[in-house]
Amino acid sequence: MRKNIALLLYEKMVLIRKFEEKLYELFLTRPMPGTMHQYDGEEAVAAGVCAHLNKDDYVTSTHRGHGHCIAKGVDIKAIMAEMFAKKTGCCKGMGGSMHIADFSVGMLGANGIVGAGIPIATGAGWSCKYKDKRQVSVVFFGDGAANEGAFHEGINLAAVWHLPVIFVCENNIYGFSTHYKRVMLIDNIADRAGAYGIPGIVVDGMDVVAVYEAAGGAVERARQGKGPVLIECKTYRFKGHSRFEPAGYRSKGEVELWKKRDPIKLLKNRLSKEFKVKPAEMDNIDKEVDAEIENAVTFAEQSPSPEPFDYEKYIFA
Ligand SMILES: Cc1ncc(C[n+]2csc(CCOP(=O)(O)OP(=O)(O)O)c2C)c(N)n1
Ligand SMILES: [Mg+2]
Repeated sequence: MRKNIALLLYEKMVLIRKFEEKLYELFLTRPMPGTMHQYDGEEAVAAGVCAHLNKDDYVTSTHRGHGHCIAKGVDIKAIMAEMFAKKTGCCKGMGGSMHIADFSVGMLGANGIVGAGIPIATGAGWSCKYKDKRQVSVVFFGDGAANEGAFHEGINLAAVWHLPVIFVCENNIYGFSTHYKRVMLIDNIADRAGAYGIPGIVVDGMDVVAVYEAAGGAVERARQGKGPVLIECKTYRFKGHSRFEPAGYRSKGEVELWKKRDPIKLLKNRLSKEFKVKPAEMDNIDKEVDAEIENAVTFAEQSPSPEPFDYEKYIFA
């Protein structure tokens, strides 16, 4: 990995982490509509995968989607305004956290329906193949979603039609409060790839370099018309399932153990040891990110709310 790529990955992960920390603070200090599902701990997955994508590649996301949207290049001002339900939001303030989308950068949408992004990404993959412009389609989904019918249908169809789709399973061990081993008898979700005749890769989802390398191979393979790959990223969410959820089903020890492998900390160590990046250089990135987020909050606060009858324009036809 080159130093400039490692620094870009660092910046992206810090932006995702700090953006959600700011949102959390906003939820506590002012009336905010809706809720959110934090991606805290899983940043390496979105950052490592999306670093290989062009603007015209497609991504579909989940209910835990802020990281995917930021990594794919949705303007954080438009995401923040969407969280505030403002007219300048990427969905004109009518979608909120679980429906963030911006087709202009290939973000086809977060999704409140578990597994629902999978057939959408498969369809987008079909359009990539049809247009024959070396585009790819990526779907992020959870371990819970891997037990939905939509997963099996989508991945099988992508396999038999050799579609350029990269299936990225974020195995954060829990689907809400359910440990994945209670609902599947295999250790690795990637093993399911064999059932569809496609490659399956297990990767350390806390190590952004490992994710970046695995995704690079899969994306290039897809661009060459060689079909889909299933990548399982072993990861962990540091927070509860959603903002209010205390996650009492996990032991403190388990959380602490995973926090020792915080993806941002791991990359920071690597940046200083391998690439001799000075702490001040990393602090500068952090400060720039803080300023960008403050700017997004100001933009959202100062933006107008939708008109009462805007729903007639954008929601009902
Ligand atoms: C089809 C469907 N079933 C159930 C739910 C309720 N639900 C929302 S998130 C969630 C857990 C999903 O777990 P996973 O796919 O592992 O994603 P994670 O939350 O861990 O990122 C459930 C069951 C839903 N939104 N949609
Ligand atoms: Mg999960």
